[in-house]
Amino acid sequence: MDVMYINDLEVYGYHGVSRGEKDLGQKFLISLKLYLDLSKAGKNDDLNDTVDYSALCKEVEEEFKREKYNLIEKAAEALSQFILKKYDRVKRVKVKVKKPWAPIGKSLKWAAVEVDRCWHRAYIAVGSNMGDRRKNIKSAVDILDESAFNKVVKVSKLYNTQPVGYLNQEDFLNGALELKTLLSPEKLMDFLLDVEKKLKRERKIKWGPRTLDLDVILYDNLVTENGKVVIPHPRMHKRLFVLKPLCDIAPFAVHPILKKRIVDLTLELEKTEKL
Ligand code: PH2
Ligand code: MG
Ligand code: MG
Repeated sequence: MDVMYINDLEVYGYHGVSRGEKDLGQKFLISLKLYLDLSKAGKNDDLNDTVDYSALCKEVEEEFKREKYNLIEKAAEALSQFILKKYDRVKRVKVKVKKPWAPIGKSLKWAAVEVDRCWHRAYIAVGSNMGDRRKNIKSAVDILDESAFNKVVKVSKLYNTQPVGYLNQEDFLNGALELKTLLSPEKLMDFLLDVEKKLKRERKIKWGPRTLDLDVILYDNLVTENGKVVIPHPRMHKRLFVLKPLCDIAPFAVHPILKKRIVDLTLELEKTEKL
């Protein structure tokens, strides 16, 4: 992947554990390594096909001065989130924050941290069978898209489906989302549970009625099972209400254990089941 560098951008900021650092401020040096495809700009010679590093530096400076954090770790993390969310072309970023005047009572060239962050791709199954089902799902999509850590890339059609598992309940509306996320699978799960709570989900009956259900189906090519999350979702390949909408937005994604494409899993299940 191509890269763009910003080296030692000088910004006066107010991050630091001690009172003096927050009140008086000090000089920081910010270095960025942006991973993005530069081939189009290389061909067209057009600023619209790349990241304008002049605008980027201005925005990075503004963002860096907006808050007073204790730690340069937090300042670097916040900048990485800001850049990835704001600059769609940037797939991965390394952010290094140096303090050349770190007040430690000794002489040093600088103290610094560097974080390396990238977007992950997750597929989320959504379902609702209580209240205004369409509105619940729309609200969930909006909350996800507006958060600093996620961006909704695609939304499938929504399907009316008969309940599976616990039958004595209303029909569901089911769909699937493609998400770009900066969160780990565990943090993403916590985030989704929070969104469910915001939309008044109550957990009473296993597989019972709910205003909103959000499940992580796939996360990059990850296979994991750590007590908190199981990825890929263990029942995804047996449930048409998951596969059918997923097939709309990711027919050629490959199930990382079964090594089959979503479209093939869907066709296989459609032989024996219907929505
Ligand atoms: N979710 C369940 C159990 N049963 N049935 C349908 N049709 N749609 C669902 O989303 C669904 C279900 C548990 O999450
Ligand atoms: Mg579920
Ligand atoms: Mg769930």
